[in-house]
Amino acid sequence: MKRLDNIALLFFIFFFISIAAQETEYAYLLQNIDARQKTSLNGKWDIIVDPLENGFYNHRLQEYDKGYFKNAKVQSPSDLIEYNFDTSLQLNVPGDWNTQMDKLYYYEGTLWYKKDFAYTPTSNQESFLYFEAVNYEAIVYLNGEKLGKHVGGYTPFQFNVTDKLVEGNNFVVVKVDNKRKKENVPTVNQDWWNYGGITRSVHLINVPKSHIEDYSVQLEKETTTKISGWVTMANANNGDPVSIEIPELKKTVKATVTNGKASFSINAKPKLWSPNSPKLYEVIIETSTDKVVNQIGFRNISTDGSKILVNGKETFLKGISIHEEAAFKTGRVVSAEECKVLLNWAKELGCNFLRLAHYPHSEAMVKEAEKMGFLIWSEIPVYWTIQFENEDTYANAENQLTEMISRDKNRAAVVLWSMANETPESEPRLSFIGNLAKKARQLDDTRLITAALDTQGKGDDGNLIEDPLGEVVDVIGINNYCGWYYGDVDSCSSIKWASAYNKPMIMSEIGGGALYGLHGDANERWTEEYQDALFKSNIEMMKNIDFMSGLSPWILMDFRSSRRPLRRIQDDFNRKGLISEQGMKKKAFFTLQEYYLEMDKK
Ligand code: GCB
Repeated sequence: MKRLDNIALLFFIFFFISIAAQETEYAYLLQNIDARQKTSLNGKWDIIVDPLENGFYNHRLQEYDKGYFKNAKVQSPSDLIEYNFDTSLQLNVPGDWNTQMDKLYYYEGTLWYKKDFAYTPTSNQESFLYFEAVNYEAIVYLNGEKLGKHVGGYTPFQFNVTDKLVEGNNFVVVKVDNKRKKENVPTVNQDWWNYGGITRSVHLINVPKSHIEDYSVQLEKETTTKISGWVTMANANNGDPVSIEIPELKKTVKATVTNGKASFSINAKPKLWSPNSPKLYEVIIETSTDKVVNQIGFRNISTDGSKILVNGKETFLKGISIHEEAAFKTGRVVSAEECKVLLNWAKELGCNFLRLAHYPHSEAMVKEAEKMGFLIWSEIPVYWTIQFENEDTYANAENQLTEMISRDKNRAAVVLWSMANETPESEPRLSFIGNLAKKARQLDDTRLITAALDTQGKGDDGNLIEDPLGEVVDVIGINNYCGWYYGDVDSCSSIKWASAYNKPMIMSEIGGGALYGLHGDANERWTEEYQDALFKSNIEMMKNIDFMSGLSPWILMDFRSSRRPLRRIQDDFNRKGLISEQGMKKKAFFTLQEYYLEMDKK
């Protein structure tokens, strides 16, 4: 009897897993959508705020087929329909809802978006509905029919809608839900604003029926003279030719498709991409039916003991951490121009490196940063104490990792994939992050794996890095708040560090809060003087760490966080920025700038 119970239970589990798998679509992503013919679905979308999820569940709390996604219209005066997108309020896409409407400032829940668009079918074409990011869970419907669901707020996803579009008017409805849940990635507590909505652009992309889906074009690991990669094709035949051309290098190779994939390698001596010379080459991938053009850089990243080598040359990463929040207006960044404001400040600071915290930033941010020569640390929101023992949580994290790598694998600027931030030591956490690292290496063996740790022991020499996760990563990130969360500011300069690992270490966070314009003694919290003294003392400490190979202090600009309520000081902002959200530079900005300038002179 007991055995039968177990079998029944297994069946049930299997059943639920297959339902969950059907529900969430994790398709491949079209590579480099900038090169594609597309119609923008940005602009005003009609919205309905739905805290009780009335548009999804009936009064018995069952998912029902008359939800708001039907976009129903009154046909005769006696009809009862209790919603109407056409007379509803509107929000801009891309954009978070919190900063667009006062009453949505703290809102966490379901909000429905609807957009009408016209479509003219073309023969031999396929069409994709492509979302650059929606925070957090998106259920997407086209013309009243469900396309699928996506979970995770910072990575792109797409649906093939070729057979679902109609000639003339179409409508897309998205149920967006940003309720925080324990099992999510990130989990319920995070030190940044949980901006909800269709936060990045939406496109309708048209490609030939037989089209290039995805490709990888990079220098092979540990070489600077061999570019290799692959191209995957949809609806292609075995034997179809694919050409990969780099005109400036006078190189063209022909490959052939086998089971949807063509692999190639090219012997070439490209001028290497580096922070001082962020050279990009035009790469043209062409088949008999399709053609895409991309700007791709070639560089090598490796480690040697505690050193980080870019193109074989020891490089110290002079960095800063950034949240993807726009200056002046605040709220989510929505354009390349807004990205450039942040990036220009990082340049002015003297950086050659950015930690894009704590989630994958937009493709625009990564591409703009690449053009400016920044090395990039890109991370997924495995943040603090997520559910390391929950398999669904793992699947979610792995999917976000896969989408991040899928989108940015051709970006020479990205040198570090970060698996996690400040996770507490435990066996389940070690295997969770260990599995993520394994997955990342399978997907991309050319880049380095890192994670930001905050657990240290006390060794004879001072702080001892011995977190077992150090074994898993190639580069160790350390978040350390001497002078803020522990220790007097003056004590920081004399702290010694040691590491159980012969690996590079990046001080991935140091910092303290200051309100721009607030002045006082160096021991008075929240003053610019306090923050400045803290930076000076921490810089002295870091000068003594011989295995340190970079830093990315916390943080470029003040950013919104619901953990920061202190009135007249924080007002919902984490004040550890070197620049205020209104673009005003605090004293510590110039201290860090001087440190980076001095380094350049050596
Ligand atoms: C940290 C976190 C970061 C926070 C920061 C802070 O260690 O990694 O997300 O914002 O500290 O300001 O406390």
